[in-house]
Amino acid sequence: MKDFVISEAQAETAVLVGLITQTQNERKTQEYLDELEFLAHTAGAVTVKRFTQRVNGPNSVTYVGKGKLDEIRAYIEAEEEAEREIGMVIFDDELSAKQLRNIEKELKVKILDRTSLILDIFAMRAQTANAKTQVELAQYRYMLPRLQRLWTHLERQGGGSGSGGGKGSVGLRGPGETQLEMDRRIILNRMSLLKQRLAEIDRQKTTQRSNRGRMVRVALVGYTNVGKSTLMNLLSKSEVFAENKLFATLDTTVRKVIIDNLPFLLSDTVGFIRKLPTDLIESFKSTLDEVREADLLLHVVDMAHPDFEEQIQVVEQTLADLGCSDKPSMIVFNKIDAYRWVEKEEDDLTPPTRENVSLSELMNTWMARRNDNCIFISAREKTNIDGLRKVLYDKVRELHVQKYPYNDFLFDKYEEEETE
Ligand SMILES: Nc1nc2c(ncn2[C@@H]2O[C@H](COP(=O)(O)OP(=O)(O)OP(=O)(O)O)[C@@H](O)[C@H]2O)c(=O)[nH]1
Ligand SMILES: [Mg+2]
Repeated sequence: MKDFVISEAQAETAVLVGLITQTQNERKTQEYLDELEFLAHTAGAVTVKRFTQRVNGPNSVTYVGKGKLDEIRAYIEAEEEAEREIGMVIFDDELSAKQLRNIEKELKVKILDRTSLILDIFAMRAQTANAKTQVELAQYRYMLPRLQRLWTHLERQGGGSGSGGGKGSVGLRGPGETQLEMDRRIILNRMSLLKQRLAEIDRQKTTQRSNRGRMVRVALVGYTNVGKSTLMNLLSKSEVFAENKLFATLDTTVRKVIIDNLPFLLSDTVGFIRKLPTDLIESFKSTLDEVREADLLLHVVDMAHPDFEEQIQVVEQTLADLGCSDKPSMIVFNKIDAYRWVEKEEDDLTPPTRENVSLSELMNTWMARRNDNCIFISAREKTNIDGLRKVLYDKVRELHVQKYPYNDFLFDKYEEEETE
């Protein structure tokens, strides 16, 4: 069963496929494919080619149209002739069982979609028992409705082993169905075991959390790769893993942070991404409980990313899905050191585009939009970190007084210690 999950040697080559539709123009599609390429890179694959097609919506049988699929196949064959093997084709949207099966039949290479690619990265990143269990459950959730594909795969391998009963498919149908049922049962059993395990971990975590004492809890949330862990390290003097790849963080880390003499708990959480199936989010329930139970959310944004505004929307939508819309929160615009803009010539009368907005103009716009409830920093260059500490102090103090009115929370002297 395990080899159904894709994780092969490094430096495989990948071809990306995306659609241009009425709701997703060409620029958007290219941005999504940029992100998909970054995901592929994170998983260890090199992108060699992109295909896009202008359509009304995905084709229910093959995602792209027949002509485009032929074009992709021709490309793969030509590359193979030239001894450049194509390792996989990755589709930007989640494929149905039927689409997967048909595309695989046509292209005869490994087919992934955005979801299975993300799952693959998650599997690679998972460190703790909790994360591993969550990922495995998510993988089975993805696999279960696509089991038939596994069957097709077996059928092809078996190549008419169905005891000479004319056309292979007829003779194979019996054992095939049995196999399918068996696989399904094994998977369902495994899933219920994993769910039990998660429930157990959940109970332990809840106890752990209730033992954490009376401290305000702050959670860093945001799109993947925006600098949450870097900021965590800066504020808590811890050494959480941070790198320029997607989903560097999968496990939640909680640290005690003290600003002046005010202690609180800060947690670093898994990043969000667009087109993340809700099923997958569901598997991360216990990880995301940290977000659900936080008193304050620090929404970290990568201001230097061309799509940061859409990323904000994705994060806000995900928070809403988690039932966290009403929580006190603040936007922390990070990476201001990397923000780039093009100054317009004075005689250039074309309307200014987003690329022409200076950092200070952008800051003013967002300050106005958020009623000053945002701050601009660079975690890498350590710009305005003291400003952030001060704002955090005020907010946490206010929340603390509300939550624990009789708790004398100010410590004269504080011994630093870590909590897990
Ligand atoms: N230029 C610049 N880069 C930064 C800044 N803060 C973080 N980075 C870089 O951004 C990349 C991602 O940082 P992380 O802290 O791992 O981001 P994250 O949000 O924790 O990412 P995930 O855990 O993958 O969701 C790293 O290469 C950081 O060095 C900043 O202020 N400016
Ligand atoms: Mg991180």
